[in-house]
Amino acid sequence: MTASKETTSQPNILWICTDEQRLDTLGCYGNPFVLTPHIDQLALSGVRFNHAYVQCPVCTPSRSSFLTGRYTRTTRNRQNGQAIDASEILIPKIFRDHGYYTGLVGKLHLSPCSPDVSPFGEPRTDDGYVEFHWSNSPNPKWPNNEYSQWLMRKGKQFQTKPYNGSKYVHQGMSPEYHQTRWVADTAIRFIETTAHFNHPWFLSVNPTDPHFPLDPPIEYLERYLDILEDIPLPKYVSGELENKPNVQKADHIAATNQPGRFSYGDMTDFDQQMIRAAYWAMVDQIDVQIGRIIDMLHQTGQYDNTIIIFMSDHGDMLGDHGIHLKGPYFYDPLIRVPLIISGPGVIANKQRQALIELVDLAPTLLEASGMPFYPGMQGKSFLSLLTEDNQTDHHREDIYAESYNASWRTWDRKPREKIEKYEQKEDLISQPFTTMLRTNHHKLVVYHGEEMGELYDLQTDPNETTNLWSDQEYKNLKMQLLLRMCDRMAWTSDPLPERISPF
Ligand SMILES: [Ca+2]
Repeated sequence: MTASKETTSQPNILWICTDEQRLDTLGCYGNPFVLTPHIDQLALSGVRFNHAYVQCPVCTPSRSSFLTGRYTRTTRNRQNGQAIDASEILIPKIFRDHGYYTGLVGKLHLSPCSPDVSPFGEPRTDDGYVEFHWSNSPNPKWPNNEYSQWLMRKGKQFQTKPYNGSKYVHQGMSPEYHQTRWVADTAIRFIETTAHFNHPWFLSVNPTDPHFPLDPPIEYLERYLDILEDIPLPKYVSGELENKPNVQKADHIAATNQPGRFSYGDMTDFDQQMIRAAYWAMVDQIDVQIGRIIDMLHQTGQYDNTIIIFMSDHGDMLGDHGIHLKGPYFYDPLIRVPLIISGPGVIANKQRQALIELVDLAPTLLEASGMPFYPGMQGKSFLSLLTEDNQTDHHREDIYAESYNASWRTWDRKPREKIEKYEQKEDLISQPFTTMLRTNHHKLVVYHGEEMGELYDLQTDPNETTNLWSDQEYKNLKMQLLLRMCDRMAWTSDPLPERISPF
């Protein structure tokens, strides 16, 4: 196929954002088990960031933040289940308003998606997406779930069944009918079509995988069954939670306030290894489908003029620290995500150690596409790290993140007192407001209003096992980090509305 894009000088943007994918799930980031050749190839063709961090380890706050270039508190989308305010300007809207043809495939999740309050899918603001191929998850309850519609046209119904021998892993739809396949097919159609028009384009490709529930096709899971015993167990040191905030002890007993759910002490090594196997199998499948999408860029002659971003909206605990799901906490497996960028003018095969906040991505894309800076954005562009080989590998002094009552546990319709395990441990059920500051050397997490917090020395304790919060020797350091955090809290106040005169 030949394209007719001679008149286009602005780059296309292909922004792939998976859901809940940890950094250590890709070959290029050192995972020796997974099969991710296409994403690894993106890293060889572009810049791979080893220290990119989310602003909140939960879908809606994180996505609202990186799609606006604003911190979660500024967007006011601090929790899942909140609707993004219509005044928030999303980056696809800026692109559309500057002549880009825009599209979304898969998940957005900036507003409530639960079918009981959003029976016709996620309510939209003027988000800027011209094409909107929405499928928050495979849940068939929304009539406008395009994945469900696609299945229906093929005479199929979404179904999974527990995988033999594991309570935590399901056998998902076959590769031909999986949501990841639908995401890729839809993205491929978009790319194929847009090749015939002269507008530059911006496409968000947001598969739901590898988010829980773990339901890869059996074909992708099977590869791991023979090597199951080689899969490493979670990084958990028995007793490490004794000196950590109570909410983590509660999640160790039962994740997200739901008795029996991922009760760590009841799980076997087999369970833990099956969970990782299924999670990686979902990533392997994503990689195959990304390969198909990139093929279409090549086939249509658009590859050389397309900036490709691969990232995720947050990670997952996967049993590290004796906890499953995502807290939300600020352990690195939750907040440090893969970020790979390739495209015209981007250096090939480069690794960066610079601290990057995902809030920095939106202004970077604006600058890369020659568009004016939007004054509501709080991130700062790191374009020079992408385009200038000799640029000093530094961007920020520290990473700032927030989780203000963002936990699933605070959305518990059941009366708390009915949950027997927590009856005697009332203090375990906190609704944490937590703020994090991470430097290259230390991480501080404040649990506002509580005596216990977290402090880690990441150089001597990269796995964040030993909490130094109450250690007298670290008192001065803790005070210094607290002051830096206060600075960041002040500096992350909303820059809008703009001040346009002295009085
Ligand atoms: Ca998510």
